[in-house]
Amino acid sequence: MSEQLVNYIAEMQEEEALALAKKLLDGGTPPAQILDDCREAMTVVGKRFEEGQYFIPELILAGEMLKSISTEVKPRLVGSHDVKKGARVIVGTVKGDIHDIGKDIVVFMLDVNGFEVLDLGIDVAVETFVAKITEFKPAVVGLSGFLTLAYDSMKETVAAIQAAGLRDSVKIMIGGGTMDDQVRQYAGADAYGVDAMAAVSLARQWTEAR
Ligand code: B12
Repeated sequence: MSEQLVNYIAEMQEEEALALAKKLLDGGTPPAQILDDCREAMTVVGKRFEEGQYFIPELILAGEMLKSISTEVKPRLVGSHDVKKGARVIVGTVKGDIHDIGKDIVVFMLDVNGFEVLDLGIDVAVETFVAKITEFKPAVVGLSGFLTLAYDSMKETVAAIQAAGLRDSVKIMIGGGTMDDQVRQYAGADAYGVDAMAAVSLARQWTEAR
């Protein structure tokens, strides 16, 4: 772990953080390691927000820093894979929730690992999930959420997929900041994934078994 990168992000030193991330990548630090450092920094930022030390502008700046760093990291991840498009996956951040940094990483990792991914974006209405599943016919659906209110949105989304008669045609995984296996149970999803690699493993496991 690069403690300095974690500190730069946590201390809102945007230029320094981006410059160091580039330097580390150029120096051969694995791209996945940089993403781990970003996650560590976001945990610090989240804590400071909870403690009233940081406010929304800091969350926004942290989000922007992470996006810039991800933009640097992504092409280097691509270089290490040579894959054919495989099974289809739909991913979206559920209704009422606009966090997309984690989701974007999941979409990206699925993509570079050979899945054909349809990214529905943020604050995705239950009806949109149902309509897009009908149209795109994915084998796997990924629901992302960071807020407590997303628990209910996830449950409603799974229920709507069921009501539309599509539940047996898809495996549903959930993930994101405050999600865990209890939320998975509550929502009626098939699995919870802790990070983007877990999303890839789950999708692989489900589609290879078909
Ligand atoms: C950045 C940020 C923001 C940014 C988001 C920018 C963006 N474009 O996404 C902005 C400023 C917009 C924001 C807004 C808000 N935020 Co905010 N935010 C954060 C913060 C600091 C980081 C989140 C993040 O991006 N982490 C980085 C990612 C990469 O980390 P990650 O979770 O490890 O990602 C992995 C996994 O989640 C997983 N994953 C993600 N999706 C999926 C899906 C599947 C299927 C799978 C398998 C895996 C998976 O894979 C990812 C990659 O490995 C968190 C604090 C925290 N520590 O999480 C608060 C946090 C999530 N926010 C919070 C809050 C309260 C809000 C606001 C309500 C604030 C307000 N009062 O307005 C609003 C909500 C707006 C809304 N309607 O959604 C709270 C949520 C509390 C709760 N329990 O509900 C948190 C936890 C902060 C806190 N400690 O209080 N926020």
